[in-house]
Amino acid sequence: MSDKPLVGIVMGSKSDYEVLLPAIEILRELEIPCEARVLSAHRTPAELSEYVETARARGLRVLIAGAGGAAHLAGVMAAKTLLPVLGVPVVATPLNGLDSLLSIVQMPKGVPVGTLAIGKPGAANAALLAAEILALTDAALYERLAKWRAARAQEVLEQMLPD
Ligand code: RP5
Repeated sequence: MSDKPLVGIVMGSKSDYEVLLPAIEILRELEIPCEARVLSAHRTPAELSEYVETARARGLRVLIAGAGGAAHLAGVMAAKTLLPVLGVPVVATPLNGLDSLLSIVQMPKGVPVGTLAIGKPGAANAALLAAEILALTDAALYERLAKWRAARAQEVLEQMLPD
């Protein structure tokens, strides 16, 4: 298996890292090569453009964007590529992530961003959705994903309640 990254995770600040970590962990668990970068739509717009515009040619197939506040990162990335962009709203302001959620989910018609839940569950699901997209053309990954899902079901079935 090539270790060339298939999924690119971009976060607007290092302060987003903890929230995006579940995405990185799940991609690693599913043996999907990924890379993670800090790039900001408003603080490093040129570098962000360069990253997204070269993403497909470098072998990336899905992009995950995590940002807080007025989270335009995902939308700006989606504007620059036809790769699927999955947005993860991060809690970074007194609005508790609702600002980020609405910024990411309310893309005007024509430039889609697949928006996940606020915070770590959204980051985890972004990785799983990326895996599902990649599994469309990767039978071995499909099997790993199916096992991962079955293991989660087994965890629930083994949960015991106090007497
Ligand atoms: C956004 O602003 C980042 O994605 C982060 O969630 C938030 C705060 O960034 P820092 O001030 O911590 O760098 O651009």
